[in-house]
Amino acid sequence: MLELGRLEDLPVAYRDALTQQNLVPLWPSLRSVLPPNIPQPKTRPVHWAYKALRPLLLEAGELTPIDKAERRVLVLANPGHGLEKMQASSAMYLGMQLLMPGEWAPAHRHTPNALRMIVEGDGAYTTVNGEKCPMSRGDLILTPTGTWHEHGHDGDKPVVWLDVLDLPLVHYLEASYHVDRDPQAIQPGNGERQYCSGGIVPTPAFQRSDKAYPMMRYPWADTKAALQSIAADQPDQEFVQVTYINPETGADAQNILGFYALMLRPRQVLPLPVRSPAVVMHLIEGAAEARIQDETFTLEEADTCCAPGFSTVTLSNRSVDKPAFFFLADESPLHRKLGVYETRG
Ligand code: 1HN
Repeated sequence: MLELGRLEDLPVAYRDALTQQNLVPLWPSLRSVLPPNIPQPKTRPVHWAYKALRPLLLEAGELTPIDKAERRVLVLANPGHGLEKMQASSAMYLGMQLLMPGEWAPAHRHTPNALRMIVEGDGAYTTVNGEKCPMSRGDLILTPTGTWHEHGHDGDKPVVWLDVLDLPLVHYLEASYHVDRDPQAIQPGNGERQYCSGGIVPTPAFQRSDKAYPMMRYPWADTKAALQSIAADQPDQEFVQVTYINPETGADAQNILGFYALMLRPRQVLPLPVRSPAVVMHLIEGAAEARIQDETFTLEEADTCCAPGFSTVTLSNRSVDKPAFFFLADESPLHRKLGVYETRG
């Protein structure tokens, strides 16, 4: 490979003259924007232990009232990007959000797509475009780009959820903004009941929908049952995994990030394919281990970790008699749409 000239090789007066004209020589920086053979991600393998973050999140509940926070969130930031960037990866933002009994996080909409994976507590809900979506452990609630959403809590214990947004990408595109509004009127009916189970729909009420986002809530009980039935039906199948999709089109549930639930059988060790998009793994149930490049993280329930694109990832179930259930989020819809999706193997 050619050894390219460095910035310091150029006379200072020449460099200053370039700067004056808003000009930059490419060759000193060419290798850093186009490294040989494989990207050099800033995203690092990181593990956020729920046991460590939970007390800090609850302390935020005492330190900062909801009306001083709007959204009371501790961001799971990847030090590879700099903590102040609030990024888990190049396109993914992660945060743990706390809502205390009786609190309300006001209605707004914004351009980044968001998703909630409920971590603990009962009795809270997100209202998305007028649909009240109850929150329980493992439920997934979409608030796609432009949808009105607000959170309320009628229960008696703290509720915590994991927010996953494509905020870093949308912000990078200089397309990120939000709009506030008054509380929404709640409309009757729950979208997920319209798509009550694969292959059947309620009649005569069911109507095909041409909404971009026809289903907002994916109850964990249904997802877990689907994984267990796949595992029972296909005892030799390595990947016991489902993708959260738009039930009308079969496409990914959102445009930029992809969402999946994965079951590891007792003692299973599962190497993931090496792929270009970064991936986030959140352990919903069980005891697991994630080996990412040369780092090994012991995962307990509600722990979250992230792996850069092009990294080797192996997930293991530490239990000899119970399955482990993961929620995964990745950047593959984005990579596929942009034509940069790759597997290496
Ligand atoms: C947001 O709207 C929520 O609605 C949570 O709960 C986290 C992080 C950045 C920008 C908007 C929410 C967010 C957010």
